[in-house]
Amino acid sequence: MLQVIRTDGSLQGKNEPGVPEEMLRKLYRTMIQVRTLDEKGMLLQRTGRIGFYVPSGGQEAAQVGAAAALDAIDWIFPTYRDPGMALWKGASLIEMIAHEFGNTADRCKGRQMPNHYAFKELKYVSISSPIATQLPQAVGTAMAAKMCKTKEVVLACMGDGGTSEGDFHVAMNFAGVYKSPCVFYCQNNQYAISVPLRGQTASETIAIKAKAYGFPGVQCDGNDVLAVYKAVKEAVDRARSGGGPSFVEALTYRMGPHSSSDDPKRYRPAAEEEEWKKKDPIDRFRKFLQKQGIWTEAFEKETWDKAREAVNEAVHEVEKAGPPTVTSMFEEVYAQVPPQLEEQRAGLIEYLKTGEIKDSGEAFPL
Ligand SMILES: Cc1ncc(C[n+]2csc(CCOP(=O)(O)OP(=O)(O)O)c2C)c(N)n1
Repeated sequence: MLQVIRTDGSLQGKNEPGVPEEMLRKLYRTMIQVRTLDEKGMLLQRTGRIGFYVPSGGQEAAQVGAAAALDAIDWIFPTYRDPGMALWKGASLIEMIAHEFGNTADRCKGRQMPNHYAFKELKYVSISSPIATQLPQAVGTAMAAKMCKTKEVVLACMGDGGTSEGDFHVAMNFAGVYKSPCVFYCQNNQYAISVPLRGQTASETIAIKAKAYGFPGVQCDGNDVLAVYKAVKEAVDRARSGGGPSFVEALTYRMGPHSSSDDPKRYRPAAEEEEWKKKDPIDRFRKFLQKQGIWTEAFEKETWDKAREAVNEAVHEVEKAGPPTVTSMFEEVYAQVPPQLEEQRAGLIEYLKTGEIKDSGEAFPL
């Protein structure tokens, strides 16, 4: 397993990828933004202000390190547990939180599941809820990039559970045969909801699966942001220079529940959670920055304060927007609304006049 930073923050061997100081600070700041967004997301759900949330605590390094290895022209086909990739690419916090609320400020107007962000301008593709369906789409995009000679690289994201889907095989096989400029990226957080890794695969590692498809696979320490960066960067450089696909497995741990609807106490031991708390990716990177003489108390305080302030302000802003109207379901789907939908819209408008239900202003029934 590739590791750059040991759990005590010291450097492991000569693997250090030579990341400039300002970028090290940005990596740390973004990881803290993800943790802050996460804490707020769960709180908003628990207090009934949003309907659903998918936390990604423990996987901040795995998300941010991978996104940092991409260029602006590259594509991300993310999963619902990758908000750090959007934040690294420059997504607006207000837009992300608006999406959690699914109100009129949300780009998707509440039509997507929460945590299924989409940022067209950042090439952060709308998230597929059916597990692994994004993988063949990612390979298709990579093939288009290859045919059009654009030099774009595609990051195809999945969890360990995603590797059991047929779409994983289809995508890996096609990319291997046609040398698509695609980096397959698996965050192995060791659970697919309640199914542990050993119930998922008999393979020694997830990364080893790449061998059968004819391209390199590497396992890295997913709680070590520089190891993730290094592994993904090498894969991205290979893809961009015509070397074809690679598979990177980031070994990590989902510190929280699968989603706000899940209780992990029912299927995994508390001692295991405690063990992984000691490997917290943010703590490890802080220790590294301290050892490098980059970290100060003032930087730490400012980073957390700014992150919390930004999230709180964004929530405040987003809550001003009301819920989408019922009739908005007919909008922005067809350029020309088909006659049968026109008829249904007219029928709905008539029905709304009876007052039995309101067209807007109703809180989502939680
Ligand atoms: C095709 C399909 N089957 C089942 C589900 C239900 N489901 C949602 S998330 C999930 C677990 C996925 O686990 P993994 O790929 O390891 O990602 P993680 O949630 O751990 O990040 C499942 C089974 C789904 N969304 N799609």
